[in-house]
Amino acid sequence: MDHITRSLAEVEALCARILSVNGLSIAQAEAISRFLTAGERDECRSHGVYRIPGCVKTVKGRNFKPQAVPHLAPSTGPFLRVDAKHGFSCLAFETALPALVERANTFGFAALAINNCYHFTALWYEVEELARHGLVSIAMNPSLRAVAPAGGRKALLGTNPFAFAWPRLGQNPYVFDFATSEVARGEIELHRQSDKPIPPGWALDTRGEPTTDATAALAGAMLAFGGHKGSALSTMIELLAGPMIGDLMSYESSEFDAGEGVAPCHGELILVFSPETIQGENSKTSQLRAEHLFAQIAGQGARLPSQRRYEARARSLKNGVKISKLQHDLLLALLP
Ligand code: NDP
Ligand code: PYC
Repeated sequence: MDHITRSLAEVEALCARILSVNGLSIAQAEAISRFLTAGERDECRSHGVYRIPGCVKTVKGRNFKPQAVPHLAPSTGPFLRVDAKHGFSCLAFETALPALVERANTFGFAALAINNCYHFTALWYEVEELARHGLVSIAMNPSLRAVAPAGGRKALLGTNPFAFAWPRLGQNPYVFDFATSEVARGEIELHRQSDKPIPPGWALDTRGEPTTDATAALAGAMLAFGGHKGSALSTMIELLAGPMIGDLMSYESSEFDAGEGVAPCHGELILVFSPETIQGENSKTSQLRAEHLFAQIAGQGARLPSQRRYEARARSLKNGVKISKLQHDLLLALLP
């Protein structure tokens, strides 16, 4: 048997237990477990339970604060700032969420900067959550020095994810969320773990030559998606979710890590719009026009981003999730 089936509740409880017995506060452990279980549920394995060993390593890291309690700075305006206090980003996001929703509804627009957070989770979880409150949002963050700028051959930029969500009438929100590299680094790590080659076009080795070897790719430089376009988008994310919010860019985050190899520490920026506040009585018409666009996309036989995820979710809610025996053994090894 190379897979083990577990209910979502079992996965979430196991993750929280592993993290808390390894020293993380219960609140931090539970928040992370919600994010990672959702990743497993939606078959987003590059940001599912495979991340737990890296989390445990991070919890024991030099600069990490396992008991950190995020602090939401007092503010009466549309800009909010939550200091994760060198804990993980998940609890900081959850701490700021009610105020972010309230500000977006009040002003029509709100922004949240999360500072000083160790960050390793997928962004769709956050923008989808905002869409469930009727809000449109964009989220982004730098990560670690991993990607060559277009035209270069050495890692400098992060894999810098970019996510967007649009709430829909009576349906799951429209959500996309992608790394600005050809693929998330986690995907290459999973290839390395199961000893599989990566497709051509994902990465260069340390000499700057194309490689299909996952280990060589991780040591070398990943490639930006879409050449100069992905590279520019990634640079924008470095700037907006770095210097603009007073936090680290990817290469600076790697310097902060200083070879320890724990989750990257930096910031995140989330921009939120309330269609109802901005459009007032016209918001219903706007929603219908958006639906017309989605219908035309689907009408061509194209699938919407997140459709695969929502289908996986429906399966997992019914049948539980399959975790590879390899992953499961790695998890159990983290328990006393
Ligand atoms: P993928 O390439 O797997 O997917 C990117 C997006 O495109 C998803 O929304 C996906 O929807 C959609 N999509 C894929 N194929 C199609 C298609 N044929 N038609 C329409 N839409 C499609 O993602 P990445 O490998 O780039 O990133 C994976 C995750 O890694 C992201 O969730 C990201 O947040 C995370 N990440 C996190 C980082 C961090 O610093 N915390 C750094 C980098 C990445 P669907 O899911 O339904 O397939
Ligand atoms: O998969 O690229 C990635 C990644 C980096 C940080 C967290 N995930």
